Amino acid sequence: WVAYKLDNTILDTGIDTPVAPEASAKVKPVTMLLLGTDYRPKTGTHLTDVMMVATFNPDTKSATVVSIPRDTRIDLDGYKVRKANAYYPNFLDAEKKSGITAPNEMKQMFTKYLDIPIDYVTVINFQGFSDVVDALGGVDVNISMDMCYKDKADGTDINLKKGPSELNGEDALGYVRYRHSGPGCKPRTKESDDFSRNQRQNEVLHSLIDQMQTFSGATKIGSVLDAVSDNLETDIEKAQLKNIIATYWNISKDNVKFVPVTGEWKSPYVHINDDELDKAKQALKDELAGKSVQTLDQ
Ligand code: JXD
Ligand code: MG
Repeated sequence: WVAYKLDNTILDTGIDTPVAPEASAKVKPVTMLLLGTDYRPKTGTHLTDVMMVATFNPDTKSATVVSIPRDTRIDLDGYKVRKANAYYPNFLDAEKKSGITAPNEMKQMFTKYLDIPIDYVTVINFQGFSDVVDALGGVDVNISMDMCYKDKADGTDINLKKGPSELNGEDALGYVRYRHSGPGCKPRTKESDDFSRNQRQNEVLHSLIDQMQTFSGATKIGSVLDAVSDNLETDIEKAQLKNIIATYWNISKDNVKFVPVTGEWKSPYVHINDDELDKAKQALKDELAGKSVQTLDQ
């Protein structure tokens, strides 16, 4: 991991390129690819089981977020057909042989897939996500059913009870990972529903945004990023990260819109619903054009 090292307010390292005033996120819409990998030391995997593309607009102070299901069949010119989550490990392997960087390749791939320029990419792993949630003091969710999943091989032990709950980082990670009831759990269910899992991830993101408002100011967000520094990789310039934080740290969760993308599961792929994908692409573009949200508080 090449990561930002942050202290409470100052970004110590990272990409120190200046950002022109007209390119500042304070005045210019930005697009970010957010990748959550399934890396843990015991498996060594780097599948991007969470893939979100978010567009932010400073004029409306709003954002639009699209989650790409992990099993999405991607078939693009110049790329091997793969599940969406399987490109990153392959790009990581290629990194060693050529001058490419895997996060950058993911950016280019999704730029092509969604027909939208992507400015930045942020990669976070299990530990990083869990640390963010703990640094924010936990996350409130409404759990729709009992959730149980155990995997001795990698130490996964998800055990969550139905109902409203405040989750710490570890349990929040279980909540965003859960997709079917596994061995050692009763009753066992076989279906692996990544679509409702994407919804839970959106719910958690919404709730974390709410949680950020309880922090006393943008500077404290620096302490949250500090907590994840070893487990987060991003190509956002330091100056721009400050602009992003200054502009969006208190974004209203009502102004963060999630656009669903689902599809049909035909093993081993999810074949994406083209109508939904088109709507999602349009929603991302509308956000960039400032056409997304009419804010209530102007
Ligand atoms: C075993 C076998 C086998 C393996 C296949 C899994 C099962 C098999 C057998 C029996 C290993 C497999 C299921 C990963 C799931 C995820 C990824 C989550 C990752 C994250 C969380 C991201 C969450 C978000 C994203 C938004 C991020 C934030 C953080 C704040 C953001 C910041 C960014 C801003 C920063 C700047 C601007 C600078 C700060 C809000 C909401 C990182 C979803 C099975 C499960 C759970 N094992 N797993 O076991 O494997 O199982 O059990 O015998 O060995 O192959 O069948 O299926 O795997 O679906 O999920 O486990 O977890 O990899 O792939 O069901 P899976 P898994
Ligand atoms: Mg996985």
